[in-house]
Amino acid sequence: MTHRHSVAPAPSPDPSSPTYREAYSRINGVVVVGEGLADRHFRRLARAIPEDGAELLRLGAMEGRHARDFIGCGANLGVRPDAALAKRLFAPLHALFQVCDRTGDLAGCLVIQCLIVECFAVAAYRAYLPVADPYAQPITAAVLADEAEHRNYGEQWLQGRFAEMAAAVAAICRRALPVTLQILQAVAPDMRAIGMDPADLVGSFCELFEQSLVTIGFSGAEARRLVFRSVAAVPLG
Ligand code: PL3
Ligand code: FE2
Ligand code: FE2
Repeated sequence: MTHRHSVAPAPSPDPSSPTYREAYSRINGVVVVGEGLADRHFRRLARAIPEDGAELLRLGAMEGRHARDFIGCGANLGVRPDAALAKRLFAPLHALFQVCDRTGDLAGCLVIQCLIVECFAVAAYRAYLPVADPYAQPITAAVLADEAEHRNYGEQWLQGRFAEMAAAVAAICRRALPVTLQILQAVAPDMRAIGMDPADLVGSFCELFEQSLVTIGFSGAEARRLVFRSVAAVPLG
């Protein structure tokens, strides 16, 4: 076999190597804990927005299934999620959600779950698809479609109330974006070990999140400014 006519592809990571498995355990932990938190957040939202209660409970149930599906992807490789690390990484973002919930800051709750967490999920699962093993690939593709629906719910809700919510949205972006990017920063070396490019993921996260901000009513310039400030503060190393 000759490589004369093509650029040699990056060596594809070996899922049976200890390095891959340890990295996968930490990333799988972030995914499984993130899905579990999303489940809890949607159940909180169902109580806070009773007129959409049934729909929000349905979205929460989808998250519970995502968590189980991704546990299955790890089990298929003989890997268990590192949940302890992931809980520590998500704690600041979850605490912010709880403060918003307790203080009646519904816009804050929706931005954290439906815009930030869901854009994070969409960017991450899109970036994972091309390097996913054959068992995880179709599962990840199915989950991706669900996450788009979750993002859409939050966009619609905020779009309909933009004038009274804009200040609260901007305020929670400044607080929640840096702690979200810190989660990513913490697992950046592990992402590289399983064949993903963390810088790529940050790039598509920013793009998706800016699009969401524009969809709900910000100008492109305002959206870019809100995102840029937070991203510049968290280098990937
Ligand atoms: C929302 O429904 C769930 C939020 C989960 C957030 C996941 C973030 C994942 C960061 C790195 C992921 C790489 C994907 C690997 C998949 C096993
Ligand atoms: Fe999910
Ligand atoms: Fe979701």
